[in-house]
Amino acid sequence: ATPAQWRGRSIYQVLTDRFARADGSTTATCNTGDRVYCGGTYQGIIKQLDYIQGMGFSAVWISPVTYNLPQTTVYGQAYHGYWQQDLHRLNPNFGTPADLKALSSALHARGMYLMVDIVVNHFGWDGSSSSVNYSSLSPFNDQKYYHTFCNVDYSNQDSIEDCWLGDSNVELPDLKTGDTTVAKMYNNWINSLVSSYNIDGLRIDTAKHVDKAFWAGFEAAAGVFMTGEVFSGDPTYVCPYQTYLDSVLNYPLYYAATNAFQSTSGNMPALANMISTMKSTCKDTTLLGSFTENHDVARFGQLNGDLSAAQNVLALTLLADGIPIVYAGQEQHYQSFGGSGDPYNREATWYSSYSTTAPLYTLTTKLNALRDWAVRADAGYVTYRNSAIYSDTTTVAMRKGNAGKQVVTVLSNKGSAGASYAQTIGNTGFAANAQVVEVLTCETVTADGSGAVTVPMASGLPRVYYPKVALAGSKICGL
Ligand code: ABC
Ligand code: CA
Repeated sequence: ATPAQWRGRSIYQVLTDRFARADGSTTATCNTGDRVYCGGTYQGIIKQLDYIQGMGFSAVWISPVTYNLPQTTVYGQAYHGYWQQDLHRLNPNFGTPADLKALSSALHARGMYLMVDIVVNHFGWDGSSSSVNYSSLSPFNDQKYYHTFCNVDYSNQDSIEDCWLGDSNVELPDLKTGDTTVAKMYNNWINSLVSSYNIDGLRIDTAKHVDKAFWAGFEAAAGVFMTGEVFSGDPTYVCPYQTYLDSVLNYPLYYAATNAFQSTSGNMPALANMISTMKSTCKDTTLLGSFTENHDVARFGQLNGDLSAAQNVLALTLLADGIPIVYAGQEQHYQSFGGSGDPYNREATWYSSYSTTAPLYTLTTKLNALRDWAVRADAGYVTYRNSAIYSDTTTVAMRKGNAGKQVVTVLSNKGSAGASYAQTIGNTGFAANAQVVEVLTCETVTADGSGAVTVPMASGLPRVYYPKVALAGSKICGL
C-alpha cells in the first residue's frame, strides 16, 4: 500500500512472541526478565484478530520475521527477532511460511494491512566481534560485506552509521549498506519478501544507523509504505530523514507527550510547542507514526499509573497528526512488572485474557471509531495539519480537520484526583452556536457566537468534540 493509503490507518503493534499463542492459553508462563521465547505465533495472532479489529485497528505491525540466532545468549533468546542470521529463512518459532501467508490473508480478508518490522542495519551474533563465523550467516556470508568492528559513538554520525551496535555479549555485525552489492542483495530480498507475503508496509529498524543514500533504492524495490525508527527526541535530527523515507516514527512527540502527562506538573506548553515544531520542521507530519509506548521504552503506566493520564495519552496518540500506533498491552494499562523498559515492557498480552471491557480498550475503540469516521467524512482530515489551539500549565487543546468536520481534543494532566472546572477553548473553527458532541461522554454542548466551547473538565479526563450534524449516521453516541 502507498503512503496515501496508510494515512487513514491505525496500527496495533505486536511482538509476535508475546501477543498470542496458537493454543489460546491465557496462563502460559512468560517471565519478561528471563528474555526467552514465550510461544506467541502467527496462528496465535490470527486467533485474536477480533480482539484487535474490535478496538478499531486497521493494521497490525509484527516484529521481525527472519531467521535469528538460535542460541540462548547472555541476553537470552532472540524472541524479539532483531538478531537475524538468514534473510531467506523465517524464524521457525513464530510459524511456517504458510502460517505467515495465512496471517497476511486473514488480515486482508478483514480489510486490514500487514506491516512487518525489518532490519537492514545488522545481523546478530552470540558472542564478541572477534568470534563471528561469517560463513554461517546468509546471504552476507563473508566479512567483506560488513564494516570493520568499532563501537557506536553517538556523538559522531559516521560512527552511528558505520560502527556496530550490541556489545561483546551479543554483537550486531554492521552491514556495508553503502556498498552496491550489499544494497542490491537487500533490494532483491525486500522485493521478494513483500510479494511472497503480500506485505502492505514496513517498519524499518535502526534507520539512523544506515547511510541515507541506501533508502531511495530500497524504498523503490519494496514498493510499499515504510516508516523508519530514528530514535531521537530532537526534531532537527529526526525530520530530515523524511527526505529519504516516506515516514519516521514520531519520537520527538513521544518525549513531549510522556513528559507532559508523567505527573500533574508535567510540561503541557512544551507539548503544544512540539506539535508546532514538528509541523514546521518535518516535511509531512501527517505521515509520521504517532506512538506513546513501544517495546524499547517504558510503559506509560510505569511512568505514571494514573488511569486518567493514560486516557489522555491515548487520545493524543490517536488524534494527533500521522498514523497512530498502539503497542499491545497499552490498551490493558500494562505497567511492566519488575522494571522499566526492555525487557520488562514485553509482557505477554495473553495475561490480560484479552479483556474487551478494560477501560483503555473501550476508550481506544471509541477514539478509533471517531477517527475512522472523520477520515471517511472528509478526505481532507488526514492531510489537515493538527494545531495546538490552546495551552496552559495543565491543559492542551488541539484541532485537526477542516471546518465542520474537525476533531477538537482537550487534554489535561490533572489526573484522576483533578477538580472539576470549566475551560473555555476558542479557535476551534466550529460554526457560531454549533452543537458539538463530546464523543467519550456523549454530552452535547453549544458553541458560542465565536465557535468557542466551554468544556466541563473533571477528574483529569480528556474531552473530544465533533460537530453534531456531521455525526449523523456514524452510530457514534447513537447518532
Ligand atoms: C539486548 C537485551 C537487553 C539488554 C541489551 C543490552 O541487549 O535484550 O535486555 O539490556 C534488539 C532487542 C533488544 C536487545 C537489542 C541489542 O536488540 O529488541 O532487546 O537488547 O541486542 C531498535 C529496536 C530494538 C532492537 C534494536 C536492535 C534496535 O527497536 O528493539 O533491540 O535491532 C538505539 C538505536 C535504536 C534501537 C535502540 C534499542 O537503541 O538507535 O535503533 N531500537 C539514545 C540513542 C538512540 C538509542 C537509545 C537507546 O539511546 O540516541 O540511538 O537507540 O539506547 C533522548 C535522546 C535520544 C536518546 C534517548 C535515550 O534520550 O534524544 O537520542 O536515545 O532524549
Ligand atoms: Ca550501520
